[in-house]
Amino acid sequence: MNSRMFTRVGSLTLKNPIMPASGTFDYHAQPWGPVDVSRLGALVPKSITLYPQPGNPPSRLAETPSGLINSIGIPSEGLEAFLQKTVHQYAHVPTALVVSIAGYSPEEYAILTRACAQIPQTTAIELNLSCPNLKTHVMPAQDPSLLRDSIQAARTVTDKPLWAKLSPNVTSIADMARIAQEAGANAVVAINTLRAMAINVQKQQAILGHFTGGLSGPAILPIALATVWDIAQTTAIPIIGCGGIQTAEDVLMFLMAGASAVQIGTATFRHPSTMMQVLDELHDYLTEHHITALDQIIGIAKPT
Ligand code: RRO
Repeated sequence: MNSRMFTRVGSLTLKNPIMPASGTFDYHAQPWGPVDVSRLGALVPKSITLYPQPGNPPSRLAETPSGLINSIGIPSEGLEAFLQKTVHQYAHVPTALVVSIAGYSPEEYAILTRACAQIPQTTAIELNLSCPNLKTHVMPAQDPSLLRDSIQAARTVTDKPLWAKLSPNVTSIADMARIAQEAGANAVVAINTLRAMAINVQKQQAILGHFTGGLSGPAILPIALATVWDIAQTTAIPIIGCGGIQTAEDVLMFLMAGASAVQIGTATFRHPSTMMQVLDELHDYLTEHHITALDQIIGIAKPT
């Protein structure tokens, strides 16, 4: 355990700032593959919904030159099956467990939050308010009153930390972060994917079965970074940065813009060991620069 890697997200202390983005990394109780979960700052599984749903029709992925468009649509076994079966695999999860939930109404956020907060291993709950791939007209993260109502509904049923995952597809994400904070969120996750589309011109068809999806990967890093910066300039809410991170240098940019932790997603699909490599590189950077605590660099970026 290395204390210079500790980070605080509100009242929560994580052993380091590196965790997977929801939906990009699955956990197996048996050690498997190139990721040692005990080294992660937290684990964030795929969002679950209240009722079972199949997800979106294929194709669900479209590659672009510098990013990936997904339209998965949250295939979910539903809350009941999650509590009956799946949750047991997290019984001995060796790091902080952040359960991600997605509701279709404030009431659903309340039901999901109440149930998931009662799971003893749950350290925090990520409210996914910004999935771009559902058949709803508007996502909570795009509608100030729905955002407020959804977070308040969750807030009334638990004292555990609530992280609100925001969308970049808004006029002012800083305004949305302020609303999230006022509604009782303990942190915001910035950002979910950007609405996007790809077309196969030979087939003269949209590639994705759902037509549009969400863009992630290196293409969105500068956009995500600017959202973190905007939020950090205007609110005091802790920020978990997310968007296109591939290296420790990318992580450092997010920390310096004001994030307390980060999530890594698309890069894991290309190189499954990315999170491990980033941890090693981040540690080396901190040592080389005689940084003994992340607080010394969080939010440090100033105009030159
Ligand atoms: O499942 C998805 O299609 C999905 C989700 Br829940 C999300 O939050 N963000 C995204 O890009 N895809």
